[in-house]
Formats: sequence, structure tokens, C-alpha cells
Amino acid sequence: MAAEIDIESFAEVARQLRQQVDEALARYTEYDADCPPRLAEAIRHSLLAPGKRLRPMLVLMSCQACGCDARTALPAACAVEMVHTYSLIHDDLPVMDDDDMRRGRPSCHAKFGEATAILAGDALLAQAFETIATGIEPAAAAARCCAELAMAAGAGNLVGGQQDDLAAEHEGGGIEQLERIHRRKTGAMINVSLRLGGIVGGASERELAALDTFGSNLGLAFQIVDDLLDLAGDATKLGKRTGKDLSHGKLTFPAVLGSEESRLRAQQLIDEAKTALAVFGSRASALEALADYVIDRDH
Ligand code: GRG
Repeated sequence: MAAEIDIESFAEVARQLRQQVDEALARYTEYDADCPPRLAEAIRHSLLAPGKRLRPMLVLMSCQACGCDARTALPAACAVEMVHTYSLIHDDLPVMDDDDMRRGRPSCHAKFGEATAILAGDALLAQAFETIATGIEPAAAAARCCAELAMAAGAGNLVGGQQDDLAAEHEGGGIEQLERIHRRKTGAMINVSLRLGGIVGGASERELAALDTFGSNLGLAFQIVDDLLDLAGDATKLGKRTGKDLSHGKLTFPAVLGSEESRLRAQQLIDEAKTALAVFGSRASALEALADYVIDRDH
């Protein structure tokens, strides 16, 4: 297991990495005159809003765990946040989850209208690949990152998981269907974040496999906590409305397992995730602390 890092040091590391991500995202969204001002405003409204930046943090910390300077992976970190934000913008649309609040602000369509929100999401998805292709070196690493991110965001993962999640509202399902949905809808983007950091950091196949094990356990635990927060969390801290899963009859972990069993399952997954980090020794201490944050989080 990785060496312990105390909570204050972790908070400081996370604060610094987060600042690097926020500054880079602001730079990436200084568009020229060809981007209509309303579209630029909508993109910045959603992308620069105060999200947790979990996925970019995973990119940077897994790059560090491989012994490489986190800044080398900054374009990849920003790219996963662009794809994630596009998915949130589209998920909030009336035709999908119909949410008017996100990240403590009106959701993109609530402020700019549906057409602009769809286009803002489309633009972010495209920009993610441009950001990797032009910012990651060598070219072979950039190509691999683009391919892996495209796979995670595509029909067999993020988009396919979303499709099945929407269908499950009417069709229901058990724990296996639930885990299958979330492995693709939430897990794939968490896994690929870790893998991109690993690829940029020159990870061996053994290290990439360890990041995969860490990521799949962390991703599922993250989703269970997300379900628990929707049920009993504080809407102000979360920056979005709560109780929606229950009112929409959604297939969730607390609905299938009960809250107590769900929390125990999440803790088990976090323990398994942390065990997988042994191969990195003390270089993975930030990732280990991040795993603890995922289960203790209140937003
Ligand atoms: C529209 C293709 C498409 C996919 C949408 C992201 C998503 C899939 C749905 C959002 C609804 C949801 C509750 C998903 C599960 C967990 C999740 C991805 C939560 C949002 O991510 P956070 O908590 O958000 O990391 P912040 O705002 O902190 O980045």
C-alpha cells in the first residue's frame, strides 16, 4: 500500500493541481472571433463552473504515480474535463434528465436555451480531442490517448451507459444491470482518466493494469456515493437538486441494496482500489488519499 499522506498535505496538493487545471481550462476557452460570443459564454459558464475536477485530478495524480511531472499531462486532464462537462450539459437537457441546476449555477440550457446548450456540448467534445492531439507529446502517446478517450466516451461506454440508464427508468433491473450501466456511464471516464495519466507518464503494462483495477473499484464506489448523496445529501453543497432518482423511479444502489449495504459496498470497493496501488509505492499516496475523499465527500 502507498505511504500515508496527511489530510492537510493532500488538500494542498489537490488545491495546487486544481488551480493548474482551472487556469488551463480558462486559457483553452479564450476563443477567437469565429466562435460566436453567446456560444463561448455558454461553454465557459459550464466548463469553468466549480466542479470537483475529480477526473483531471486522476489524470495528473496517475501521471505523478508513474514518476512523471503532472504538468506534462495537463492537456489530457483538461480534455477529460471537457468530455465530462459536455456529458453533463447534454444530461441536463429536458429530453434527458431535465435538470435546471448544475455546479451551483443554472444548467447550460436553463441559461442559454437548448440549442446553444447542445452546441456547447458538441464544441467541448470536439475540443477535447484537439487539446490532446496538439498538447500531448510524443505523437504516439497523443494518438493512444485520443483513441482511448474516444472509446470511453463512445457507444460502448459513456453514451451506451446513458442510453441503458434512460431505459432502466422504465424497465428496472437488478444489481448486475446496475453495475453494467455504471461501469460504462461513470466508470469508463474515471478509468480512462487514470489511463491517460499513465500513458503520458510512461506507465508499464503492469502499472496500467493496476490503474485499471484502482479505477474500476473507485468508479463504482463513486457512483454508489453519488446515489447516496442524491437520496440524503445537501442540495446546496451539491450544487444540484437532490431526490430526483427516487422521484424518477431510477435504478440506484440504495434502491437495490438499501443505504447501509450500499455504504458498506462502497467502503469495500475503496479498500480494494487502494490495495491495487501497491505497485507504485509512495508515489501513489495522493491517489490513495483521493480514494478516501471519494467515500467521505459530501458534494
Ligand atoms: C449525455 C452522453 C451523456 C452522458 C451523461 C455524466 C452523465 C452521463 C450523467 C450525469 C448524471 C449522473 C448522476 C451521473 C453519475 C455520476 C456522475 C458522472 C456525476 C457527475 O460527476 P461529478 O460529481 O460532477 O464529478 P462535477 O460537477 O463535480 O464535475
